Amino acid sequence: MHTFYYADHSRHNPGQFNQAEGTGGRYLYLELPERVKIIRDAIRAAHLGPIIPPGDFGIEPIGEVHDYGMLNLLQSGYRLLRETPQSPPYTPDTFSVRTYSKHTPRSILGLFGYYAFDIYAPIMEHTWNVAYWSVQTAVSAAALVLAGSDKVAYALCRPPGHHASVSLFGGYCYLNNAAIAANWLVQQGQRVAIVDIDYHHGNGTQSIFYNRSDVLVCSIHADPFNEYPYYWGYADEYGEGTGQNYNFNFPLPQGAQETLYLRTLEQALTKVRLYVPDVVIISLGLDIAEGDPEGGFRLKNESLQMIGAHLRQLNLPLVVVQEGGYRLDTLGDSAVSFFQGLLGR
Ligand code: SP5
Ligand code: ZN
Repeated sequence: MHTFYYADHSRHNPGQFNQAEGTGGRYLYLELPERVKIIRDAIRAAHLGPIIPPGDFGIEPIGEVHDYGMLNLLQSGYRLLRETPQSPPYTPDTFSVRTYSKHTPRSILGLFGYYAFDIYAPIMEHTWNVAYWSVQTAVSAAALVLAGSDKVAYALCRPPGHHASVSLFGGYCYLNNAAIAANWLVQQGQRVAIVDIDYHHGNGTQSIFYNRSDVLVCSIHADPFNEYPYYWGYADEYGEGTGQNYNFNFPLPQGAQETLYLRTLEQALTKVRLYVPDVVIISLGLDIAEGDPEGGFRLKNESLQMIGAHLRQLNLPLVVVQEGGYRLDTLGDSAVSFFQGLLGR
């Protein structure tokens, strides 16, 4: 397996405000730089293959997926927010409810609340740059698999991406790394399926491909009826128009364990096999591991290894894109367990 890793991701760190005065103790940001450093070190220690920096595929693959107004906000937002009376970490205070108002204002705070759907994606000085390189990490992994250089490539992305849709971002995500890689692969003539196994529903990925049949999207996640992102990820969301029956959600109850999880994973993989993709992108959220502070499933290391082994059975080229996973003391072991299963070790 080849792992792609952009070393300078720590320049984006909203968690630096976790202990700050004036946040009323309400501000807790668990998407920390240590997450992917721990995973990288564990991948290295387990000798799972080379770890290399991403190449630069430019802005085009990003512009093919995301709205220009949103990209502009992410690029210039920090500079403009610094000129307001707001104090960092910069988050919106009012959110556009787009079914209620369709207007796009010019005020920087107005734009922020237009393009963000929650407070969990603050704009920092280096957010744009680090999110850009997170995308390049995913596209680099896709390109390596497309070239046939390896059967499995791992994009150790940070920040994650699966909550970001065409013109909305949130949930620690700014640009949808997995969706951009999938769309890029489609443009190279590939038939792509995405299997999202993050604890949270990949609402951004679902939304981007909701009207499309050229990317199959399957997501297994905590039931949004009582878990973030609340408004998407229900089992009756099958896609629309050309995309109808190319989106499948598998919500699970809190506390779900290995038996139920693997049975559900097989249902998702049945959809994938019927689709007959050339490449499968796995949105890997290690927040499915037991004890994750953002999670609620009870999956042990052996379960993660089994999940990897089931995905291996697809016998297809795999691009693994890192999403969530926040329990720092076990993150390395979780990742290695998953990849030992995926790589048949
Ligand atoms: C990529 C990903 O996993 N995003 C998850 C975003 C979920 N954010 C919800 C934040 C809720 C507040 N977190 C505090 C943890 C208390 N247990
Ligand atoms: Zn998650």
